[in-house]
Amino acid sequence: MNKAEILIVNKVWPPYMDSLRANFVVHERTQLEDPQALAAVAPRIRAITATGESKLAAGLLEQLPALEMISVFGVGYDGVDVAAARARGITVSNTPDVLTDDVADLGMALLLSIARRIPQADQFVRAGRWPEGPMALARKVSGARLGIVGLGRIGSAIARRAEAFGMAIAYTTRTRVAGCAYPHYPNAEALAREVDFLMVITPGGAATRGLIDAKVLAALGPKGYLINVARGSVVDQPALLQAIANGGIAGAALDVFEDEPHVPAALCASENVVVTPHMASATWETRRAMAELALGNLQAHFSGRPLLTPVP
Ligand code: A2R
Repeated sequence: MNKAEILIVNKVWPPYMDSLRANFVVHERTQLEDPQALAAVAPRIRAITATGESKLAAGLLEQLPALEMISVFGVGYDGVDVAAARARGITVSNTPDVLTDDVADLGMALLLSIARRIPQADQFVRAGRWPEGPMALARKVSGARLGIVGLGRIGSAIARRAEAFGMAIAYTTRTRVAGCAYPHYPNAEALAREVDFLMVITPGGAATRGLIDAKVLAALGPKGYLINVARGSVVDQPALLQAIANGGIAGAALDVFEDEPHVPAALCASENVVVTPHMASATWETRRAMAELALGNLQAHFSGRPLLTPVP
C-alpha cells in the first residue's frame, strides 16, 4: 500500500520524526519555503502534523485540497482554527491526559521555585555570595492559599498535589465543576483577591486572551504570586511587566510567553521572576507517550478507525 503523504509544519521531536518517516511520506514545511515547492506537493498532502505551538494560517489550509486530518502533538490546539477545519471535513486530534502529570508537576515546581526562590538561591551559591551573609527570607508554601484558573484535567492534578502541601484551594471556571468541594469564584479577579498564589491552566485561544489582565494582577496584589503553565496569550504580558516593575505583585513563575521563544528582557532581569522555556511536558516519558498517541491518531485515521483522541 502506498504511504500517505503528510506535512510537518514545525520542528518535531526527533524520535517522533523517525516514527512518522517509518509510516508516511513526510514533507517538512521548513523545506518548502518556496511557494512553488509547496504547490508541487500540496495536492498530495492528506494530513498535517502540528505541535502545541504551531500557528496554522488559514491560507495554508486553503492550499491543501486533499487535507483530511490535523494531528496536534500537545493538548492545546489554539493554533488550529478547528471550526474552519471542521467546515471542510478535516478532523483534528490532540494528545490530552498523557501530559497531565508532567504539566501539574511543573506547575507545582514553579510555584515552589518562585516562593522559595530556588533558582535565585542556586545563583547565590554559585556566584560565591553565601559567605557575605544569608539570602533574604522566602515565602512559605505549605498552608498557603492557592487559586486555580481552569480546573480541568491539569488544574485538578495541580489541586491534588497542592492538597499534599496543605494548601487551601479555590478555583474559577466558566462552569462550576460538579461535585467539587473547592470554593468556586465567578472570575479570575474575584479569585485573585482571595489567594496567595494564582495558577493559570486554561486553554489558550481567543476565549482566554488577556484573561489575566491588570485588574486581576491588582487583585492578586503586592504579596501575591502568578504562575502560568497555560499559554502566554492568557496573561496580558504588558500588564504583567508593569506589575513586576512596580511591585504590583510579589512575583511570577512562567513557562509560557506571548511571543515564544522571545522573553521580554525585563522578565529575565527581575529577581522576582522565574522563567522556563515552555517545557511543562518535556520529559522523555511523556514525550514518548505523546508521540505514540499523536502517531496513533494518524494511523487510526488512515486505517478508517475512529481517532483515539479527537478534539471535542
Ligand atoms: O470554563 P470551563 O468550565 O470550560 O472550564 C475549563 C477552564 N476554562 C476556563 N476557566 C476560566 N475562564 C475561561 N475563560 C476558561 N476557559 C476554559 O479550563 C476547564 O476547567 C479548563 C480546561 O481543562 P481541560 O479542557 O481539561 O484541559 P487540560 O487538559 O487541563 O489542559 C489545559 C491547557 C491546554 O489547553 C494547554 O493550553 C495547556 O493546558 O497546556
